[in-house]
Amino acid sequence: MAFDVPPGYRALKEADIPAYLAGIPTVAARLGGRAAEWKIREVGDGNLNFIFVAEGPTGGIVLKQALPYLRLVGESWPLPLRRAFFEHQALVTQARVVPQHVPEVFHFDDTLALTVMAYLSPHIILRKGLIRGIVYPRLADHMATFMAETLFSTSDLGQPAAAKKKQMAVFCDNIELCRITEDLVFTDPWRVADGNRWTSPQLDATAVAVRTDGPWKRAAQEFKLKFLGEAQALIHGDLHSGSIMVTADETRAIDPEFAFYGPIGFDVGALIGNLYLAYFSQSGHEATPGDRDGYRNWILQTIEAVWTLFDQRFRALWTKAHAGDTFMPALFAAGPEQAAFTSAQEAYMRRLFVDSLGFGGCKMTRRILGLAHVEDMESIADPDRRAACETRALRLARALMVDGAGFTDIKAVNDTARAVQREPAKVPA
Ligand code: SR1
Ligand code: MG
Repeated sequence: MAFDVPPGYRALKEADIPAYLAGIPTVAARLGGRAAEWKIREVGDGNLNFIFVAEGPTGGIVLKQALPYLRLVGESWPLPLRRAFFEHQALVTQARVVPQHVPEVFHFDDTLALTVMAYLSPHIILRKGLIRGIVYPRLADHMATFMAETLFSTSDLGQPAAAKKKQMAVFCDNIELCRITEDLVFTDPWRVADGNRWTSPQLDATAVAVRTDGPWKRAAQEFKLKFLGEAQALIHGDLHSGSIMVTADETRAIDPEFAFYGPIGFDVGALIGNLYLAYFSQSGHEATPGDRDGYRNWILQTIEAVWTLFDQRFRALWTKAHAGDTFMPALFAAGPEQAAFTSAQEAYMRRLFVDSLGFGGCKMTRRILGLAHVEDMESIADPDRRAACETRALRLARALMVDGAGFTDIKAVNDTARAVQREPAKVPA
């Protein structure tokens, strides 16, 4: 089905960009000089949109425009332009609580489905840094803050019910992008589907085994039910390591076009699952075995810190006076009532933990057996080595999805990841 393109929409070419930007005084001032001097280049390597960078004598900007179809596949896969609206709404909402962790937005054009925002330089995409083996000392701290603040403030703990319902009404129309996740993350890896692909022939038998693994398939459907039914908070919706831009000192989450009111664990799990993908891919990037041992450890420390700090900060926000209509700390008197409050928090955070592991496992599986893969694995040229990395990642993914409730804490998950990494990754013949 094709989606409506509003009158006035046109896909901009590089040559159109200077004149367009010159019409936005704040942006023109930021770039400086004359439009004819601005250097424009298209840099998009994502699956969905066009991304242009414009640089002038005094500054740079990014212009992101949605196309009425999926860039990864082409015009045969129509996609609504309205995703640009949801992305803009999400960026504005996130900026209210963590302006330091999102790109600043300068301009939004609903008709052209485009957003003009800060050009993040010298930032790079986190996934690329993880492939190169770069340590980001502040990543866990920053991402824990980003997630705790954005997810808490948009939940029923952090905002009044009426405000949440109004926002939900806006975001619940992001139907088609949610549908991509519903199919690609929770269903397609467990069925024969157009576009599914894997390292072949090395993982042919694995793909069949996954499709016929009842408990694993059941877990995927249970997480899909949560994704469809649990409107806990405004989630980023696609918080993988390709949606995070980093330097040693700064971290910013980009691309929230999949945003909607969904389960909090989907965001936390996306980040953790992608960090585990990076972890298992490291042996494919080593020049000699063991080269990346230190880096592997840093990834696991980062995963532990992400969960631990997220958990602490989310609880801290909950415990201080907050705007939500539920579990106001003042409702609970000292003594036994406090104990009831604390135990409710404990149960809530435990559910979030198990959800995050399960969603993380879904995200790992889809990146190995589904349509859209990750550069961490794809850049491993030798298919035997790649398949060995992917096999280990799938083993952890299954454990996270099927046995997530059995992990006492994040250290126990990391212990399992280390054990899986030590196992010979024999690929079924
Ligand atoms: C069909 S689009 C493939 C993927 O790219 C995005 O980053 C989302 O993760 C989506 O599932
Ligand atoms: Mg994206």
